[in-house]
Amino acid sequence: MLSAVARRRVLARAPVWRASSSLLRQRWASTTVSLNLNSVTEADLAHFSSFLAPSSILSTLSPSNTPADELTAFNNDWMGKYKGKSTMVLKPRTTEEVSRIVKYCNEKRIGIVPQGGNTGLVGGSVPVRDELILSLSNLNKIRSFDPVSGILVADAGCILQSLVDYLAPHNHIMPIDLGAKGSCHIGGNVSTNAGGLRLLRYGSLHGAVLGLEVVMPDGTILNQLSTLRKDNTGYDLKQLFIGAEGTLGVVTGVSILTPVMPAATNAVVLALPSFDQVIPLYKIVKRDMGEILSAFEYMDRNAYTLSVKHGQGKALSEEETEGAQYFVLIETSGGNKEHDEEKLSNLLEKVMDPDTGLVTSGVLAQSPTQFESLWAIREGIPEAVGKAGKAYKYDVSIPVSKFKEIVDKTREHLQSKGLLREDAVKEVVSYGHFGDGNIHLNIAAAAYTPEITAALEPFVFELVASYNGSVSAEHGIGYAKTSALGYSKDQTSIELMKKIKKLFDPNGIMNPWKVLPH
Ligand code: FAD
Ligand code: 2HG
Ligand code: ZN
Repeated sequence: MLSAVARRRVLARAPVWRASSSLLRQRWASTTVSLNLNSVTEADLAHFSSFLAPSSILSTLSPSNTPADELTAFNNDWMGKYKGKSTMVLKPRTTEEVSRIVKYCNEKRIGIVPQGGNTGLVGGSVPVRDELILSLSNLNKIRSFDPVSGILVADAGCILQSLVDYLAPHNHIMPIDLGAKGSCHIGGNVSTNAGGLRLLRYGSLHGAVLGLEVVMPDGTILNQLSTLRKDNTGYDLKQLFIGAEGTLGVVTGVSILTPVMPAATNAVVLALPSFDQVIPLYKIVKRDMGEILSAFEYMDRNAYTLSVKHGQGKALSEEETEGAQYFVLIETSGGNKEHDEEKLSNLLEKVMDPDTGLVTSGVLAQSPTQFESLWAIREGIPEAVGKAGKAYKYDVSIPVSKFKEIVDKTREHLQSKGLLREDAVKEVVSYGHFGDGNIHLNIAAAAYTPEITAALEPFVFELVASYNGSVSAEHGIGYAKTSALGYSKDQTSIELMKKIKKLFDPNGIMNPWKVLPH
């Protein structure tokens, strides 16, 4: 039963989508609406060549004549769903070079797509048409690290894993961790306000990021690279760029607070007979693990099976998974090995007691290799889904009590449309950051088709709105979800966002057609 408010919200928003075929056409038309942006020309290439090293320019235009396939990886997103047609990728080496590029593009009305590791999952990191791609990959130096405060200042193009590796000998860790850490950039993480696997413990980037250096759309360098924990002098401008997905400026430097490396970490995967046990288990874990809990990740049986089938981590034994419908991965990170292990073993004893019926079995990592292997099962799900088919991804925040319902309803809906078959929808799986109320509903299909899209959207968005949830918990809006923004933000908020965009980027050059409905 919907609450009155939720029902009003669904009714107010439904007309945007209801007359599906004609409105979908309208939506498509609106996404390609002209923004009076210009394509990059050979004259522009000549200008960029006057101050950038030849190795910083990839262009199919003359005289560079880079083979088109060398631009493919920049034009296509990680899922193979969104494809741009850019003729130019620039890889500046300094903030000043970024500034000169952006200033020039603003004068010439050339659209820019800032690109980090290109691991984004909402089509935000690739061009819609032929916008210039501004890759931050050559801006990859660590600027400073203070081992006393734990404050790290780094170029935006530093790969997350490289920062983890840099900090390890200093006994610190990054406050963010995600499966894409080997490719994603810290600037991309900030620009998407990525959540990840340990948000439960270390909080969001809105808290951890202390300062940013940003090249504004007119080329001005905004230096907000503070290394202060506390600074209440006026509006906190940096917050606007965290999660702006490159629509307000180019992040070139990040100052971030890093936690001390925990002395002891443990991971355990628990198998649960049904969804009914997940919430009671979470309550006990939260209470009993207290300050040492660093992750409570969740996957349904289908997600687990798909992951191990595609070689992500080592499968648990048949005995360990028998009768299990859900799995949770619990991680602890604390300062005292014995104390943490004792806490965890008391917990396991309690939840595995046959009288409680909470958990059918569990696997506790006994070595660093096993620790990695358990995590690989969970972290490997997105890749496994990609191997199973073309992925439709819904990254939503909803009450945890609805985690099963949303999957069941989506599956039933697809079934009622006759789409649950090998040549249409092959898999419906769910997993995610249970402790953050963030579930990932992934649908692997034989192909991306208008029929499957129309079956899923707005269906899933309406369900999320009926739960008063968010249609984007952590991946952002990008290009994929602009029309869905209204399911989670009211018109007043969207209008204010549009005004902010206009103020920062009056010519609309920064990541056009992304985030805001147009
Ligand atoms: P890109 O994909 O290159 O860009 C993402 C967006 O940010 C684009 O809109 C782009 O224009 C903008 N952008 C990038 N760099 C800059 C910059 N310097 N200045 C301004 N704008 C910029 N996300 C999560 O939140 N949690 C997860 O657990 C998680 N796990 C993932 C696991 C896998 C296997 C994969 C493939 C993705 C995962 N993601 C996750 C999504 C993705 O990795 C994150 O959104 C990540 O933060 C993107 O970083 P990136 O450097 O790849 O950015
Ligand atoms: C994760 O938690 C990522 O693994 C990716 O956020 C989720 O691919 C997805 O839908
Ligand atoms: Zn996630």
